[in-house]
Amino acid sequence: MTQAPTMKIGILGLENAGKTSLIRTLHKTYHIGDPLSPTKNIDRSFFSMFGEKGTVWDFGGQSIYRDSYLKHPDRFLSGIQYLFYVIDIQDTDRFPEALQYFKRVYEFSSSHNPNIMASILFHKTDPALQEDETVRKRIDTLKKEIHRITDDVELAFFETTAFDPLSVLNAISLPILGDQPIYNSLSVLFANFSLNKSIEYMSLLVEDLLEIGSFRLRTANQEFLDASMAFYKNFFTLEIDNNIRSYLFEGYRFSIIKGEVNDIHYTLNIAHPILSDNPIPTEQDIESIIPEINSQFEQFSPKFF
Ligand SMILES: Nc1nc2c(ncn2[C@@H]2O[C@H](COP(=O)(O)OP(=O)(O)O)[C@@H](O)[C@H]2O)c(=O)[nH]1
Ligand SMILES: [Mg+2]
Repeated sequence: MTQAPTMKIGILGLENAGKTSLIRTLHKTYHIGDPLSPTKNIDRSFFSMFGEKGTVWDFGGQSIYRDSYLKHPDRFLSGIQYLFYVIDIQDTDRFPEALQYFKRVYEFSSSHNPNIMASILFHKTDPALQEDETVRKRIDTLKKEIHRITDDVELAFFETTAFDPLSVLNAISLPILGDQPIYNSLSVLFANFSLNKSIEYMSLLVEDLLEIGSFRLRTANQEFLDASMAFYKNFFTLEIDNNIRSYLFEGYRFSIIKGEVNDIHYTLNIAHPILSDNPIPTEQDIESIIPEINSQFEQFSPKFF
């Protein structure tokens, strides 16, 4: 019997880079300050999407494990379609080691799968560091060194932080789903819909896991970060029996709509500040977008394989 294809996502990097926190953020089970012990060997988590199965491999980063992955790459690293390499941008002393490990991992996995989609996450780019000049320079230098390692192959770079869970959601989702034609088309729809309304954030989650279209106002401020953090933490406990529900978090109203089309479950999230000069969308406004979303799923029917 042949095995059904499984989408393999590999999260790699040195220990303490934040890999497990990233994955837990994605699963909405991570709270800042949670004590995490170093991952022993590999932790796998499973999901399904568009009728396909996927596995997230969290590769423990301690040197004993790194050595064993590199010694037996066929066993561990083969078949990775989406590689996320996590670098702690606060741990400058370990940049050389982080780059060296990336080089080994990338060389094996890209020669094994030339179509691999590799992304670099500059993690722990916490809000206070985002505009810091020394941090900007640090990231630029890392990018140059990474380009040298990959021979200028196209890579995606993201700055992520557990203090902004939406940055994590976006960084993991874009490489995996960003190539689906529906991603761009939904994002354009959301940007237009948000225009002239006080909407600062719209995102469509599939299977409560990845984003398949999103719009976020560039000038999101601390209030928005606080609100989105509170929203994210509560995501799984929010009860939605009707198809639409609204919740107040730290000065923002999040509206959540659940939908289903062609066996794909989705959740639309919309955030807007409660105090605003612009008109706030009514429930009817929000519901008017649902048929458009459904018709885009009909038109583009996203698939992994
Ligand atoms: N400042 C900061 N700390 C983080 C962030 N993400 C994770 N951490 C902390 O970094 C440490 C290592 O995280 P962990 O996920 O266990 O790293 P792993 O070894 O790569 O799996 C933990 O103490 C986390 O709380 C972040 O975005 N910013
Ligand atoms: Mg870990």
